[in-house]
Amino acid sequence: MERIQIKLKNKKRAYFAGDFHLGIPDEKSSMLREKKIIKWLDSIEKHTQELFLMGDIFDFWFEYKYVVPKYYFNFLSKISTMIDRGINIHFFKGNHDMWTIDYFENIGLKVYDNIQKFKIDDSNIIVGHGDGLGEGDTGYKVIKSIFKNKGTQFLFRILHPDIGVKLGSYLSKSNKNREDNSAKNNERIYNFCKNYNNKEDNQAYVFGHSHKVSVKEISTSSTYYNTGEWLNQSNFLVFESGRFEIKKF
Ligand SMILES: [Mn+2]
Repeated sequence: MERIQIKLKNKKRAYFAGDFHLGIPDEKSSMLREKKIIKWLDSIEKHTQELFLMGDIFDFWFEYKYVVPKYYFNFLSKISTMIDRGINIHFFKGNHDMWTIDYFENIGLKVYDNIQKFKIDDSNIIVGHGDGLGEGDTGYKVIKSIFKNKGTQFLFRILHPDIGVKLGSYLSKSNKNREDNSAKNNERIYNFCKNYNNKEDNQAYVFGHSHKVSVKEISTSSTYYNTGEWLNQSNFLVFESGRFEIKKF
C-alpha cells in the first residue's frame, strides 16, 4: 500500500469525524443531526484542508446504476461546495455504507475501501473505518462477505428501489445490533493497531466504528484515536501543527 503524502498549507488543519449514521432512528432526528453536522462543517470550513469522513456516514446507502437514495441532499450539497472551494474530502466506506458505485467519486470525494496509510506533514498516520479488523468479529465478517458478494448485489439491484431501500434499511438496523458491544469493538481495533505498530511505527491510528471516543497510547511515539459517533455525542479529531486533539461540537 502506497502512503499518501499530504502537506498542510499555512496553518490549515485536517479533521476526522464519522459514524453519523444519518437515517436513524427516525427521519426527524436524522434531519436535525444532518443540520448539526452542516453547522459543524460551516464552523471548521475556513481552517480545513483535509476532511476525513470515517465511515457509517449513512446508516444505509445503496446505489443503483441510475438511482440513489433521495435523502441527505443538504449534507451532500455541503460536501460538494467544500470540494469546490478546494478542500480534499476522504471517504472511508463503513459497514453501513459500503454499497457504493461511483456517485461519491462523481461528487469529488476520494473513496477508500480499506485502511489507508497517510503522511500528513511529518506524521505517519493509518486511517480506516475499523470494521472486521483483527481476530473475532466473525458474525460481522460473514455479513460483510454477503453484502460484498456480487450475486447478492445483483439480486438487490433487480428489486424496485422503494423495496430495496426499505429492506436494506431493515438489514442495516440488524447489522447495527452487532455493533452494540462498543467497548469490545474498540479493544479489537486498538489491538489491531498495536500489532500493526510492532511491524511499522506510525504516530497515529485513526478509526471509527466502535462508537467509543478514545485516545489511547500504543507506544511512547504512537497513539490510537477513535472519533466516536454523532448519534449521542458529536466528537471529532483535529490535526494541526503536528498535534492531534479530540474535540466535541
Ligand atoms: Mn461501523
